[in-house]
Amino acid sequence: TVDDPNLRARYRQSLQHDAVFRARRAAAPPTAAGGGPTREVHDAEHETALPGRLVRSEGGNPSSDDAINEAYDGTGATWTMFSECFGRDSVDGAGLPLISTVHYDRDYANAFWDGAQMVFGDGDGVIFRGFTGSIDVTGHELTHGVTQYTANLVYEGQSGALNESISDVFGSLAKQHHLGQSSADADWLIGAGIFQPGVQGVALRSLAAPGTAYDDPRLGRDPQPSHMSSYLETTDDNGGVHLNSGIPNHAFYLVATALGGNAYEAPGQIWYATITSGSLPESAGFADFARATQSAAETLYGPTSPELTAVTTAWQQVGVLP
Ligand code: ASN
Ligand code: ZN
Repeated sequence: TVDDPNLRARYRQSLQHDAVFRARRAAAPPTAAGGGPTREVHDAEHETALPGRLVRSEGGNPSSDDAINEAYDGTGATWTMFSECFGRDSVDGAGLPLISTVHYDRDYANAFWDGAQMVFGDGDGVIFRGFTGSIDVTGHELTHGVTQYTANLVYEGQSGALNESISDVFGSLAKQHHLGQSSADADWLIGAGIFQPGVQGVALRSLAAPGTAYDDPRLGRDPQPSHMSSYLETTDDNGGVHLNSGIPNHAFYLVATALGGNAYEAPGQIWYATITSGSLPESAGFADFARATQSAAETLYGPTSPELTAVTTAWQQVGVLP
């Protein structure tokens, strides 16, 4: 969710479909019968060995530990959104068990998908609270798994910023779907409530207004651009994957608010069709992605549809299409 050099290296490695990943998949328990998720929550007990001690399985009783229940519920809400909105059964589309580890390390202020499972820290107690509390953060990380199995966008530069943006978009949709919110009602934030009291900020990122999520002396100001004119050329953060993601994030927000209704309907369908089309290059840039969303909108809703118009207008507004 937030930038961390060690995690970035790890995440890139995770995208290589390495032997460890294949072995873990092979060892994973079978899909639950009856059309639901298969969840497991483990406790790292403040160490870094994964997955840690199994503390809650699918259908098991709630724990007295909120982090365990939040991971269970957040992965469940994300599974339900992908199932009900897109007919997708889990991260791989084939019922992959959703494995989470909570209480990872000490003072660990992040969450991540390691290529095979979710990992959540408890926060540092100063700036960040625990990372299990926001459905959109959990949805963000699980969507990295969905992207890994679909468009597999290379985690660097524009394709990396698209990878990040897709996680923010479907993370926000998981929360909106869980709460039954329309585009007009949604907060369009990633990680609302993740900051400790006293931090000047509302969330990690905003799709409605990239660059406005926080402005705190200890964190600096939210650096996300919302238009190509402010595109950040940098070698940090794999070429600004968590920064320039503000541009496609804002395009999705503009499509959703132009069309109204629920963002997991037409806007989400267009974005989902784009990442699952099989024709988007893994190294796609913003303009490639924009044209692919136009194709998806035309296929789904027709060449004279308001959906296609909203998509074209949004990409023009953020400066990606002329
Ligand atoms: N939470 C971060 C993310 O999902 C972890 C990382 O891979 N940098 O982007
Ligand atoms: Zn991410």
